Amino acid sequence: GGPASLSRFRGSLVAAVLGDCVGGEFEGAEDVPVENVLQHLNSLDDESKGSGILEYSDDTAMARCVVQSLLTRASFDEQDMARRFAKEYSSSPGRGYGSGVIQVLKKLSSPQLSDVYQPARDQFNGRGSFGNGGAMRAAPFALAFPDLADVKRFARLGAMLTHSCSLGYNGAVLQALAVHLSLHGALNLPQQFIDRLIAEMEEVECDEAVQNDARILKEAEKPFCERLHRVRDLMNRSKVSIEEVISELGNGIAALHSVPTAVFCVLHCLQPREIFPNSYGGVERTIAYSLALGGDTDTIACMAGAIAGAHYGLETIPQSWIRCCEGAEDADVSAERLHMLYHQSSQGG
Ligand code: F2R
Ligand code: MG
Ligand code: MG
Repeated sequence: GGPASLSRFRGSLVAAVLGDCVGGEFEGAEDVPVENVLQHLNSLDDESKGSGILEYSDDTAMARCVVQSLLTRASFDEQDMARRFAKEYSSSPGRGYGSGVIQVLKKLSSPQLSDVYQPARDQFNGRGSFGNGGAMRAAPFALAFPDLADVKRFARLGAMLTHSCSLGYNGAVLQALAVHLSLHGALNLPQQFIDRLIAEMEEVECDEAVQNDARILKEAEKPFCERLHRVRDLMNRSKVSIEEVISELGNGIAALHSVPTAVFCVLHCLQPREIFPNSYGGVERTIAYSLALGGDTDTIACMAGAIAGAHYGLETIPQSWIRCCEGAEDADVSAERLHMLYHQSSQGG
């Protein structure tokens, strides 16, 4: 489909859910042989060997809250979104949430709470979380708002409900930016795609809070820009090993060690790779590669899936994968509704 087509919306939201569901198998694993990834993914194709329904985790649970809030309010409403996060956690707490964010979600359920951003500010002795929990649910912002300034602003505010450290919420901004650009066909020119991401993040990271957080955490002055430069170096190399990707970009639970990694997974898998079957399409390659990195596989595959799905569209995703992932069909329905909201907004409606 063309820029911002329905197929791209459906591909993005559905592939994010698939990444989360299939990635859960390897979350936290240090070494994931490619054969194990292929075996896991093959079992999705063969219903007789199938492992039943793969459940989604916190990544999808929170993204569903973002989607429902944006659709119901037809805008960003922090009170509504915070209430949905708290309600979702209390009704289904066993989705594998980060150990810190649980405190925020419990506080958000208090009717006495006046400032919904305060619980996040109190995290980690007032430093705020730098985890990737804001980024893992950021894709819907790119699917709801046509204007890039809105995408950046609301992805940031949506993440700040749980992640007040700039190294947390700027991961969400980067993820939403990547989905926005992909939705508009920017991955057809990969070099320009990464250059545009760097230029946008240069502006985002030109900020006092970023400088303070980066200094305290002993990171580069503009941490995400520095990582994106590493992505650009790696994507321009003729050969790169999984070990090099992990040591240069990371595969961990921090947004800084996972969002640029997800962007790299998408760029690296734009061409067929000999480690994967020729029959694999781009979304399959991207998710498989994310899993092979080990570490925070559900989240990296979820974020990479959202970016890749916005590029390749729904038609490239195997139906057998959709059938065995909890929430994938719901995501498809929500994507249609987001597509309508997006195009109403872009027509000033
Ligand atoms: N939590 C997991 N996976 C491991 C546990 C799974 C579960 N026990 C099970 O087996 O089912 N996955 C999910 O968490 C990630 C998103 O986390 P989020 O929402 O960012 O949470 P949190 O707690 O805010 O941050 C995560 C951890 O990062 C460290 N951290 C963050 N900020 C810090 C700071 N300022 N100082 C020190 N440490 C900080 C802490 O260890 C946090 O617990 C996704 O992977 C999702 O899939
Ligand atoms: Mg998870
Ligand atoms: Mg995870």
